[in-house]
Amino acid sequence: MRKYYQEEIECASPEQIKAWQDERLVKQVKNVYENNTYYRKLMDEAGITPDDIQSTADLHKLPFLTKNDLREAYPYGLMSRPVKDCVRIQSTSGTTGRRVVAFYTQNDIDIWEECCARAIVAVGGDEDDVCQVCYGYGLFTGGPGLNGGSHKVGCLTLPMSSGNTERQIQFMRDLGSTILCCTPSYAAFIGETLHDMGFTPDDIRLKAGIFGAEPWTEEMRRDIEAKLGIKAYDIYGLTEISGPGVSFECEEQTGMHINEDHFIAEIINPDTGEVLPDGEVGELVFTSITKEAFPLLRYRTRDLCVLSRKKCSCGRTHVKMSKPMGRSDDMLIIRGVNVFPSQIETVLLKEGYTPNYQILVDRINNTDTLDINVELTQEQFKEYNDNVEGYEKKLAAAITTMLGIRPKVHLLAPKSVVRSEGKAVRVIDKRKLHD
Ligand code: DLL
Repeated sequence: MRKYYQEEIECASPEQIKAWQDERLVKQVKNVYENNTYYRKLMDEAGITPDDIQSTADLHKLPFLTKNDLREAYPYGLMSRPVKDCVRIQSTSGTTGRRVVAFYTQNDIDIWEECCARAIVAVGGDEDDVCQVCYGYGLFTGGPGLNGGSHKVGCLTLPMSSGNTERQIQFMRDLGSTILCCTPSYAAFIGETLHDMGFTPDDIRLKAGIFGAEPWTEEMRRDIEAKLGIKAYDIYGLTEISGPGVSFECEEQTGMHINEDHFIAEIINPDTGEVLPDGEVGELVFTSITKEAFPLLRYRTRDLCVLSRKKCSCGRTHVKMSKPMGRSDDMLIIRGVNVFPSQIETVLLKEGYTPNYQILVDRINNTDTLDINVELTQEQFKEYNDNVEGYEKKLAAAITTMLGIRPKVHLLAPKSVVRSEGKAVRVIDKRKLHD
């Protein structure tokens, strides 16, 4: 079995990785300064010229870019190549404000697909595999990215896109799919549908899943692994930086290797912008050093995580990022307490509930309210029937211990929480409607 897609790069020495980054950063900063009026203006305002950037040690001198800059520069303002050199756009699923549009040259697409190919090989994929891609296709990067990676590895690729879940399972069985790519919430739904159709994991040939595009917990990983009889791996990325494959998990399943030959990662304090040492939680910032059409320097992702340079047993040497614990702008502040939806998910799954839940936040009489709808399985529904209130109280108490504030828990009948085929909508914050 193939262990790496590009061993000489993925297992390069730290000195070699640093040398690549130094050289590529210097070149990229010059390129952006010369070809991108928007970022040149930011550098001029900060009093920085390309000569000030001699290596990665100077990275902190460069100004940050935020999603707001992308909106301001929409659509063409942050390109560093003319449109005639570009062959593709992709875009975010953003529902508010202007969409983010990212541009790619053919070389950008090749590199992006190579990054996804590294992720597929890292979960044990090779040309004997049948790779079923159920991320959305189209403007969303999930489908096209993993599809391209799967081709590069030489897997038989099933470009399913999301939805029509019974048909997904039929193809999975008929063609003997061995690798599944989709969001973790959709993977859980596929597992549930498999069960509802009367099948067990023994009736399918899946061995691994590559799941990302939304936060998910370790408890959710175990739930999906059991439902589908597979190993579930995380993959991370964002449209602005290319799409899936900015980082990916290996057999250790303890964080995602960032493709450092293409992206320099920093962790900063989100309030002050100060760069934090490895091991501290903060906001992830990326600089794309090989992108041609749409290279972003010091792009603030809003994703909160930790970097680790601990030696990995898989042999890869690129830095690892922890699972993002959520986006700093997804963090809920309820009655003054910081709440991440992932904390609630952890408690639910530990207490034996399904990952079918929704968090409702509102403000009534100037007080924040937190309601959590949790769906029961058929078995729980029968068993809990004469004491639902007691179970609601018990679960509310467990969540209170985790969060420090008391929610109102509602245990609901099976199939009453809407399922997700892409990124799950876990939180409905009605306070925003009042503002
Ligand atoms: O979600 C790219 C992607 C597709 C990644 C398929 C993995 C698999 P966007 O739609 O631009 O791109 O959303 C990017 O999604 O900033 C994170 O907040 C979140 N995100 C992506 N991957 C993960 C993950 C794609 N593994 C935003 N864990 C990012 C947690 C993730 N959050």
